[in-house]
Amino acid sequence: DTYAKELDTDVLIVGAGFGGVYLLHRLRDELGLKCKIYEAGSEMGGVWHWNCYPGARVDTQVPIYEFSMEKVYKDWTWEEKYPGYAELRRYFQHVDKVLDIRKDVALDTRVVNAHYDKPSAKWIVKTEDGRTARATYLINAVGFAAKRHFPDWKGLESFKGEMHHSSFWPEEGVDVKGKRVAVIGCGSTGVQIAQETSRQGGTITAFIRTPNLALPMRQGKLTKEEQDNNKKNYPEIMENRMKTFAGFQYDFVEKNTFDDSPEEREKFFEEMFRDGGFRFWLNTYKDMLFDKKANDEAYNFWAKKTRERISDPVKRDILAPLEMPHAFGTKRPSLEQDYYEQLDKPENTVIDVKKNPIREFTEKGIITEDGTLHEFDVIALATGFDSVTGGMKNMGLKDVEGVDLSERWKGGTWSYLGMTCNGFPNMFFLYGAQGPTAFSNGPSCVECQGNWIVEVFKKLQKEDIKYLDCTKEAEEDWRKKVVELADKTLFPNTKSWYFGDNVPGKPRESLNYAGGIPLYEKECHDVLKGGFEGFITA
Ligand code: NA7
Repeated sequence: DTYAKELDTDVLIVGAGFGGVYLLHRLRDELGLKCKIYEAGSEMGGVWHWNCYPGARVDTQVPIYEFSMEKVYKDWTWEEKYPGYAELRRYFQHVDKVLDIRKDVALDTRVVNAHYDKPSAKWIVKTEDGRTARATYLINAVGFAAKRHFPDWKGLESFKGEMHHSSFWPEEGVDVKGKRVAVIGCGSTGVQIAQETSRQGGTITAFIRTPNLALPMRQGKLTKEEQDNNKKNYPEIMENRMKTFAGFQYDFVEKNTFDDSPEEREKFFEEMFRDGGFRFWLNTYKDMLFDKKANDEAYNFWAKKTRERISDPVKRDILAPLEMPHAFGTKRPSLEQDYYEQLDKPENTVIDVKKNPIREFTEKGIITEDGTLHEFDVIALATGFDSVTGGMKNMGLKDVEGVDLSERWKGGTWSYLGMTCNGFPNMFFLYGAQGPTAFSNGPSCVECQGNWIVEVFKKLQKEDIKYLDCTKEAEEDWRKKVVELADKTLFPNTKSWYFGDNVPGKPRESLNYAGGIPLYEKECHDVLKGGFEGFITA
């Protein structure tokens, strides 16, 4: 029984989002291992279970943002190019129906402690409500946004209206029509909340610290017919996404910004803007994220296109300043539909919190540094997450010496291949630190890493290996590689959650592998060719 007080299994997976579901399916149905998932949420779906705030929607087009297995996509039809959370939740139900996942998932089950017991060669995993699982292998698939971030504003608790973090929005929704709504933060989440809340007739005050250099989504409806016709191409589409840097349907083009004349460049940028999505970020000149001058061209084009859409000069200068706030694309751009038009409405307000920071919360609202009390009925905290590392640091994972991972990662993050940690034998993780995670499409990343983990399991079975632990040296080398790859780009010059800057006190470092999926995949598979290079086996 999945909910047993004492559970015995071959593999325990933590998290039932894309990563956990993929690995459960592959390890159970292909390798015949006994697998169980512990999931903290009350449903499967990972971020799509947690995120039901107004406008929550994926920024990657389908069929790129879905599983590659034919039996899953065969009978599934999407309604929109960029599906919203409700549709993504239905997708997970479909996945469950096809792959029969749910019977092996314990929902509402939060892991609070896990340690490797040497005598029994098992992971002993404890849940918040006192259950224990014993597993030969532990796999953390908790995603990169499992731990919410709340800035410690004075008086935060004293607000008497409705206040929710974006990933803890009430299931039944909040009626915002005619209400005064604060939206704090403008990452992907804040942009979506502000846009949708204003559409629903709420009056918005958007608190902006760093403007989001958002790109036009060009949302559209999809018909069953066009999807059915296209399905014969899916195997190729799915294969090709693994050959691109970010696991997408497109990649950087083989030319540099100044290879084109200004006219050609303008035309090229226009095309990408017109087609929408992340093309302007990930299908652009190959030097855009490496060369400051090249990046200036991209920013200036973006600013020109965006400023045209904002009539209010004050809002225009906050949302799309002439002076570049950071190199384009070195913070995650969001996709928007009419975000700028919505914020431009006279009833909506935009506050630049760099100039006028939040001083404190009161019963009625928020007081800014200039002394103004802004009164609200609803406050949306779109303030993000202790991204990438927060989830795994928060589940009581102990190494063989009994030291908690949060302690081990206090001064910085160490892993090997972004999937294993020294001192945590027979433990794997995916879509987390030092993998392609935040620089890639989620389903592509988890399939890339999941495939490698499956290969490892096959090799362990074949070679009758019972114990696998990466070495400290292998971790040092991997960390060096992660830093070096990032240092070649413009990313380190920008403050962002990619580098841990959003959480006060978090060490500043590159949290993601910036070499792209194909190179990453090669590096990981080379390790196996060499016979578990960088690991101690027994
Ligand atoms: P993000 O991208 O981390 O956005 C958080 C936002 O909150 C961002 O605009 C922050 O400004 C802002 N923030 C955070 N702390 C403060 C304080 N103290 N004062 C003012 N503003 C603050 O989280 P999301 O949920 O939007 O997106 C997470 C990822 O999920 C996203 O990238 C996608 O991959 C999906 P800042 O930019 O730090 O100046």
